[in-house]
Amino acid sequence: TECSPPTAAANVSQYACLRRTTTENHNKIFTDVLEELAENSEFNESKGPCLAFRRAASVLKSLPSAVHCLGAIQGLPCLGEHTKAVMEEILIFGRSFKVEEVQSDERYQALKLFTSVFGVGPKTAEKWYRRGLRSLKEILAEPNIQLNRMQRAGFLYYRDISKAVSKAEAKALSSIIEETAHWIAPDSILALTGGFRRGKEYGHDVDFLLTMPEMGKEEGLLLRVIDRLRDQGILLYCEHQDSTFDMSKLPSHRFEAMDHFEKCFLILRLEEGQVEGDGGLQKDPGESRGWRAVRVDLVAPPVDRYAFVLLGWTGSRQFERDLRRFASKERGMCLDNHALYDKTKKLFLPATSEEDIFAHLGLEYVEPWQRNA
Ligand code: DCP
Ligand code: MG
Repeated sequence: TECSPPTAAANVSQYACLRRTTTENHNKIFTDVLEELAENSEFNESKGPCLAFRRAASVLKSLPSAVHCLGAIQGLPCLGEHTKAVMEEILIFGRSFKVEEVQSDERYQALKLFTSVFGVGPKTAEKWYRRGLRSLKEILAEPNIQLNRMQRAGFLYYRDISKAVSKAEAKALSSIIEETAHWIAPDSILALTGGFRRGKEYGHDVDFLLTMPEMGKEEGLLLRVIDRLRDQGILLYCEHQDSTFDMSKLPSHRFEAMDHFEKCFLILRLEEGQVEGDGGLQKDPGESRGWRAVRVDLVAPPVDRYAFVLLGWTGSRQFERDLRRFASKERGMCLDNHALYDKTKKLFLPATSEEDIFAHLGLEYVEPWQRNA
């Protein structure tokens, strides 16, 4: 059949921050496969191929319509030979043999299963695999394995926290935490961030920022919120990290490095009656208890860093990576969750809103719901 390249192809940028990507993905049949290949590369510590597959998936997510032939992707950035070969297989056979090979690989299956447990990263998963372990049951039955506190919580609430969190559940948690924070400090500010701020219907956790309108007043607030959640009987697990934020340090080049603000990783108990709408609580059919466990992240930056943290925690990961890459490669600037630094002028660029940061970078503002790269 006739196939002409989309006229828009020439205008698609290699940077996700110069594209607009909503939650509506017209090329899911390709991006699901490419992301699975990226994950496999990550398990094999092939950083280059991993990034290449993720970038390719991200470009395809930004397209306004489905790709029906290879001609349609001519001129698009970030689509390498491997990606094109995978796409060709899917276009011709309706499936990818390459990804099926990966999916049937014993090591891939085990690492994917192990890393699905809260608190288990690729290193631990690899260690368990090398010991010959293949299932979660085998790990729990192995007497020589010492699980840390986070991993024990991960196994304890595995069924609940591997189930997606709905928007209605995120809203319910938002009300609960907001009420708790306001009970302690009436002028505290709570903001929903992460995937739900980008308009996603489901997420793996719920991410919030918590701060105070006056500098320094945020100190101690997070710990008091945690105590109050515990008193209410809804705190199932809490890992609290103190702030290691140092104003004088330059922004970090390493994307994967965690930011330095005070934060906590929680598992909260959400009651059925607290969730509005027909969906109600996301749980197994036949599950009789009227509550579920949900993963929640709370970050508590000082208010003068608020815009940077909001931008950093809204994501997507690919959008964040490209914002930083753009800042560095195209502007000679350094951006992270704490600050924006102009390396030529040797100057920190202050910001009170996300719009300020885009403006400093000479970028058109991209709305949160357009950052699903
Ligand atoms: N983030 C960060 N540093 C970290 C962890 C996350 O800067 N150590 C940022 C990038 C993410 C955002 O926070 O896009 C939220 O992280 P999540 O892993 O919760 O990702 P999402 O909310 O986008 O997706 P999900 O629906 O899986 O929760
Ligand atoms: Mg999230």
